[in-house]
Amino acid sequence: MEYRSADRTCGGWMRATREKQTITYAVTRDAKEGQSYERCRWVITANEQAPIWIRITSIKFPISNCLDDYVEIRDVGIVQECEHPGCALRQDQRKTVRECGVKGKGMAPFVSNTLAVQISTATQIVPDSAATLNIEYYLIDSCNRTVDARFLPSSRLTSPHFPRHYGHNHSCETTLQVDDKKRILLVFRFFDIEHPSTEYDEEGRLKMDCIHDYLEINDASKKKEEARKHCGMTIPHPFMSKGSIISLFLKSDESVVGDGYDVSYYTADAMDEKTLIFSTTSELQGAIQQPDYPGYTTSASYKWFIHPPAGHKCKFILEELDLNLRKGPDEKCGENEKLTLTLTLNDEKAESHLDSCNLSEEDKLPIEVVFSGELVVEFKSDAETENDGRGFRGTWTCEDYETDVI
Ligand SMILES: [Ca+2]
Ligand SMILES: [Ca+2]
Repeated sequence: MEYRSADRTCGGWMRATREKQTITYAVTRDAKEGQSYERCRWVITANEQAPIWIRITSIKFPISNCLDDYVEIRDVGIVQECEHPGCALRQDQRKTVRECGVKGKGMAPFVSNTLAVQISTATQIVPDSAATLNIEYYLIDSCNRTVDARFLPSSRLTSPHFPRHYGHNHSCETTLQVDDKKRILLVFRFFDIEHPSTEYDEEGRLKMDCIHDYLEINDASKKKEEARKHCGMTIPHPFMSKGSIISLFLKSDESVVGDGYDVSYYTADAMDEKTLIFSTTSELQGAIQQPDYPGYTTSASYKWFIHPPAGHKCKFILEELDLNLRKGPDEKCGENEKLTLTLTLNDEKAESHLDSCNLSEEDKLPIEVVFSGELVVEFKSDAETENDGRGFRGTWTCEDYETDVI
């Protein structure tokens, strides 16, 4: 990382890159003959999908009063424009901080929640006292990152630059951590990593190895050798952590790339592995599937909540439903193995029970459910195993009402 210094400025329009850049501001009475007050405004935008890291390295404003003399850093980007997992989900998550007086190094950095930030200053110009301000900024690495899921318990992770290609020669590690007593479920919505190499072994069996590019999922509480590498275009099965820290490691070589991955993550208490209530997600797209797919344990109960931001219309698509299977034409259906979709419609709860036994001709898959309030997806299995199937899979996408109208 190199430093590039800028001349003293009072405002401007800048683009943040991976290279660290600085803003230097200074004003003295001599420089501003006859002027007693100065206001400046800088706007920094990201040149790619990644939040902006900003730190005030020093501030020396003559009046220690954050009302009249201050520097303010504020998120001004449009929330929907940022696809990076570090960005805000709602308008009210845009951040603002204000500093004033005299402070040196050690101030906490500001990491933006959108792709644009505005820095404003207001300072009095007093005799014999120079107002100075130094700021450094750069784009955070979208490749290696730690997501503290305590603050965003259920959300979404994507490969760098998704939905565009990930790059060549990447070694990207995304670490996800939750509270000790919680567990993380990963459900892939999309997967496209360079296909595996195929060869036949001595006994003529086809071997497929992810030797070019791969995604490796590591559970910090398990041995590294247990980690599995995924590649190709087959969507990996869901992954349920044993511990509270997992990492997704994406490795790519020097040629051929795919579109990457899009994975939903959900956090749940790990009191009882058969009963999991996942934290609400507000993502505009995602996937839901039971943790042990294909298959499930007896007497399990799993619950997910999708709560889109206000002003969005969403569509949930049930792509697979394979449970509570009838053993013969005269066999009675079980009552305790089912998928329930509950949606809030004009403050009234509408409920729909679904299982393989009760699907009518019109109910053929995929089944679509449109919602704008909250959708609750609940899966329950019974104590029998003879009626077990593969389970279920659903995905959802949301659109802005406004976009829809225009
Ligand atoms: Ca490759
Ligand atoms: Ca069963």
